[in-house]
Amino acid sequence: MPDSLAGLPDNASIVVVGNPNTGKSTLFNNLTGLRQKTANYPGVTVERRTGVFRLPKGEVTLIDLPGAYSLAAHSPDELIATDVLLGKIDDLPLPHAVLIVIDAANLRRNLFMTTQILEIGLPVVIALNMIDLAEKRGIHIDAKELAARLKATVVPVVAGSNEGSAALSEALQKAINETPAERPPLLPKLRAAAQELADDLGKLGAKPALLDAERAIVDAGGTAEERLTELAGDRTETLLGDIRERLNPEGSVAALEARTRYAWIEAVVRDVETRTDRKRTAVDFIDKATSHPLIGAILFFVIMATVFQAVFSWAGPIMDMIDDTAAALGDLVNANLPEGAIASLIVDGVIAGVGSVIIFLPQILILFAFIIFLEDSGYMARAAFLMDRLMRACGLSGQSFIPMLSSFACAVPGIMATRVIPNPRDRLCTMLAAPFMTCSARLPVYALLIAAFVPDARYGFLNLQGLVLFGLYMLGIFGGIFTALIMKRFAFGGPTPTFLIEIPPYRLPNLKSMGIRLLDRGRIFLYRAGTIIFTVAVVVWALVYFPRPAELLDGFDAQRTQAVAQFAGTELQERIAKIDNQEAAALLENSYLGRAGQTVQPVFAPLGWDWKVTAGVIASFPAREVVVAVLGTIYAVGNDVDETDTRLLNRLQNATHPDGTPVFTTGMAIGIMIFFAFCLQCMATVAIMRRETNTWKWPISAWFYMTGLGYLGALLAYQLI
Ligand SMILES: Nc1nc2c(ncn2[C@@H]2O[C@H](COP(=O)(O)OP(=O)(O)OP(=O)(O)O)[C@@H](O)[C@H]2O)c(=O)[nH]1
Ligand SMILES: [Mg+2]
Repeated sequence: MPDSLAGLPDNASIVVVGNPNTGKSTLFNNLTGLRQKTANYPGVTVERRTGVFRLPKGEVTLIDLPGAYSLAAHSPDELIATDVLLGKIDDLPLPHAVLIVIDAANLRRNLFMTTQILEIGLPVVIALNMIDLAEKRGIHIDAKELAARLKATVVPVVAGSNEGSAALSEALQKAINETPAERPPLLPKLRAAAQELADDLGKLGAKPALLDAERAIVDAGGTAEERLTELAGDRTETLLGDIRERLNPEGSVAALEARTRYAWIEAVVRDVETRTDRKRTAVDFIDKATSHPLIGAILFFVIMATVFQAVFSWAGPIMDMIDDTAAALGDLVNANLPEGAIASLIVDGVIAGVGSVIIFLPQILILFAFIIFLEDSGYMARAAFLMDRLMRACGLSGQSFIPMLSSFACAVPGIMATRVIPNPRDRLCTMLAAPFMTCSARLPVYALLIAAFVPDARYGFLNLQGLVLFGLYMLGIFGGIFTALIMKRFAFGGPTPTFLIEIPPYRLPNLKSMGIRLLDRGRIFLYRAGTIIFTVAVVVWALVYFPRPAELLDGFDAQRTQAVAQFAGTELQERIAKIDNQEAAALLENSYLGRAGQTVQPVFAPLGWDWKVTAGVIASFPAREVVVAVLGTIYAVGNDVDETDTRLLNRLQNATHPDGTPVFTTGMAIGIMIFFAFCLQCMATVAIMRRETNTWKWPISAWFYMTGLGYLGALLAYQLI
């Protein structure tokens, strides 16, 4: 039986590698049916992900990796790709095959790392991706000729569709079972020097792998060199110094490598690529306009303002529907269960608490549909470019933009995305700035307060509510930038990194990928509502429902008996309703949460908060949206019985202090929004900051700093407005 028809080794694994933004995750998703995040800018994937991929003769583990430009890794995310390929990750054996994804429209640059990987000697299959886009731009690649030159199988594919996937899986099956082709290194002198270095160090009892020695020679000050020094001690430096001097006396070995590889690549590209001139298209015009410093900035504001308009204008009807369903559900429970603790738990705790959060799902989906579209089309990378100058003025580079952008969904992946930043100090600065970006958990809080306290006024196509929401997003951005600025100024100076962000071409977003990501956002939101928010709502319900002292209840019962004896008809009904109200209010004041809230309330009194808001904010330290659920439950339990409007926002509008003045004045409501814009009410962010910085120092400082800033902002708003 020929080798290629044999089965698969046990636990076979294939890694997907390539330059950033070449469609690796899109291909991975297509082959495994999983849902890795994809978007049109470099540095989306920062951690490895595994999935199962069916080859003709069995299953393999497919591993999606962060993109890298070269095996000379400089940032933590790039390092993963190199480490996996060199077998340096403990729980991951050397892969059985490597799937290199290259962008057909960017052949030259993509081939650089490809030639490096080919020299490792592992079985390789190359997916020539984005052929649809390349053809549209008049770029044609002769895949056969390319395969012959690289001595590897090249399969043209379109990652988002099934084009090429069958051929790909066959090629991979074959590659695993066959011995890879012999490929002489492009830099034979380097290879020989690496061999010599490995032998020399071997004599010292610390023989490194050949490729490790090679990378150490090329990348001065890099991780491979560090590893070698650790292994073999000081002697390494002298040996390395001698070899580098010998290989390229005029400059660095890295420069020599680049020169040699690009010379070879240039010759290959000349033979395999044909470019036909194409007409300038509308996309070129859009590209020019959106990248222009002034017009681009104006467009940025117009686009963002439109997005926030849509969040308020389009979501209304669906939100009403959810609200009506919740109210009907509550009525159903009340009609079928005897009055008492169980009915109250379901109606006031679960339906009112969790329901008041779920109602914001339509707004979240609308916002993210826009954000995902802008990311996938390539617009966001241009926004990054526009922001670059602003960021640079603050001592951050454009690199920080991508983590910040991720933080608009959630700071957790945002903080993880800081791994694209090579300099540890810049990385830390960005990590501290990221939680200021408005995450999706803040949206329900903002949306509730805006709907309740910002008039629905229109100025042309602009609506005031949308503008306020946009303003809050900008406030978050400025909070983050301000933080980075003072960190740079006072904590760690150092030069501003010079970094050029790679601007991806505009691409028509893949509807399937977009849909998957949007569903994912919805799923995450509902999952939180069903877990953490549900739990907190039930606990908070118990704390506002109990205790129910008999003497208090008896007192109101006596009043009711008296009323029945004295009055009749509508007069009686009114009296009873009033007594019921007073009873609910008295029980609420006397509840565990009521008492605790009143104890802590003096701390927040300068911000204009009553004990209910105070209790809600304190309960929301694990997760921000909880405040909405808590207020929902508090107002449902302590609600006036004759209140027909069940919407939480109406209840907030009518809330009063004991002296009858309204609780939610404009200044106070703005203050709460500012508080939520700045405060670090998120356990998950604190935990991920601890994990990524490896110390408690930064998450704890960030918590105090952000909470302090939030308090100060709310205080100023309440006192000044
Ligand atoms: N037109 C077209 N677009 C594609 C193709 N493959 C991927 N894309 C788009 O290219 C963008 C980048 O795709 P990703 O899968 O996130 O790229 P990646 O290589 O995983 O990127 P990093 O994780 O940042 O290294 C997305 O917007 C995809 O929708 C393709 O074959 N044709
Ligand atoms: Mg990816």
